[in-house]
Amino acid sequence: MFCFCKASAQYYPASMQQQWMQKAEECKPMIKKSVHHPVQEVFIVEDSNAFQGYKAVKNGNLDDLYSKSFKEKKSIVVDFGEHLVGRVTFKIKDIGPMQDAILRFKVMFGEVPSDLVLPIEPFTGSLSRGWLQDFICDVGYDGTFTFGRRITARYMKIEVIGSSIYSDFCFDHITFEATTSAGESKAQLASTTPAIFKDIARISENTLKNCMQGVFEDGPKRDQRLWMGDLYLQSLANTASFQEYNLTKRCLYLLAGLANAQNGLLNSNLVEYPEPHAQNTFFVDYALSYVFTLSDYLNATGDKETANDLWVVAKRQIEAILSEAVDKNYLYSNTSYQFGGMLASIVFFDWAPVPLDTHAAIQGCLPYAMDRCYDIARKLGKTEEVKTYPSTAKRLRSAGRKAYWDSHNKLVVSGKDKQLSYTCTSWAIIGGLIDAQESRQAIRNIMTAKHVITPGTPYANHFFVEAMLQCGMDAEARKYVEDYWGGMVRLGADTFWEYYVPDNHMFSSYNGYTLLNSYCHAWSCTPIYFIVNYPKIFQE
Ligand code: RAM
Repeated sequence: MFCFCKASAQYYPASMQQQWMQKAEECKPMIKKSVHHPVQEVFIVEDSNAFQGYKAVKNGNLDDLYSKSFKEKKSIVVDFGEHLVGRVTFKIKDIGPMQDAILRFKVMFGEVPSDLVLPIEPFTGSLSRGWLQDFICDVGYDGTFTFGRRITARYMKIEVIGSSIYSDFCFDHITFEATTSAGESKAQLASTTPAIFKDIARISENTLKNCMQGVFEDGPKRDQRLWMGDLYLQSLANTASFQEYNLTKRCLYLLAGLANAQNGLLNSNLVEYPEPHAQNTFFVDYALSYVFTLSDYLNATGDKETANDLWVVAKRQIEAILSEAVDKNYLYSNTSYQFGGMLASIVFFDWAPVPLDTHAAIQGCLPYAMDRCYDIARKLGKTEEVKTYPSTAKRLRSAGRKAYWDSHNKLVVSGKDKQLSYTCTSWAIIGGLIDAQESRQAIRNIMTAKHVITPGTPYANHFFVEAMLQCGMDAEARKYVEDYWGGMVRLGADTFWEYYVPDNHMFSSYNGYTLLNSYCHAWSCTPIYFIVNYPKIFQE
């Protein structure tokens, strides 16, 4: 129904994209390293109250690891005491009579206790089996082993599965050299901040810190790459904490440098190594979040040079979406069409437990992005280029209100089945499809309505809190953050998770295969942004 018309043979000249890549390269961060060792031995035990039914309990004496026969002990789980990302090495020590063979170990790493006990086989996950951190390690006569890939974990399970009858050994050391590109956090919370919000803030920062490597990664265990939606939330949290603005700048330039040169559209994600390369997919809402990130970056840094460079990319996303997907009635009218030249395109917003209808959400997101884009234009003296935006945004809003606001039941409804969801409610509010009073009614009603699609990810929950704050529901926003992210804290999170569905800990959008979930995930790091920016709500 929609035809993608190329703006020109080459939307961005090659020299321009090369320059952007060069600027990204110049912003490459210094990686900071710190050395860690196990702090205790643990047992993983069943506990129906624990996250996914398992918890780690203290066990044994760690010193034995370095002095007593491991051949006899056979297996151990060690705890590094915190979630880490980096290089792991270990060395064994010959304790006689004579080492005469290669030793073989089975090693597994876990971000959470259940990672070490849930069955891997049969593997039914929808992503690569390679993401799982289980290894066979052969150790030769020099006794050392270095894992060939970066590890993300708090726990390490080691089993000896091959040893010689003539030799015995213990461990000389197990070393985790952790990496991050984050420095010290600049966030300072008032002394009146309740303990739970201090904990939530600390864990948010840990989450962000461990995702901050050569780019803002989504999850250091999986997918180890830059995703545009995650980037926006990371940039908000970074502005509130580490303020490593060059990393945000690097990511913005990388995305621009790897955008589709023919049609100007941004790819939803990119991988940094061995050379930065993008996955040729278009996520409509993620493309709009590029505008939000650029706007946040400009507001935080005042760096007009970068904003001027990238302005053309931000504007292009909005214009392509307006021209390709908005009908004559100003409704975003198709949420599953293909953009030309891209492998796949979707309107994302959440991996919800039930398929989410996103019409109302994108209808709110688009005018909101136009406002943010207009704001950038104002700061750069470019409003002439986007002079139609305010009136178009107004039309989108009134069309959205007409289509998706059920004024009788005071609920946001989406799609032909009038689906009810937290996410469409959030974006109808953020996007200004309904006014503040209606927004408060919509939020109260969605939280008590039946047959509602609740969020699957902290990503979608972030925008629900944002919507509450926007319409003055301060107490409710505070309680929501305390219940939701606080729920993970109470379940022992060191870093916040990719998925947290309070009544279904096993939720995973990877064909229900929970072991693929990431437990330090970019899009869950935003409470630090809320806590720092709304001190009256979260720090008293
Ligand atoms: C998953 C990751 C990532 C997210 C995409 C859409 O693969 O969790 O963070 O941005 O989905």
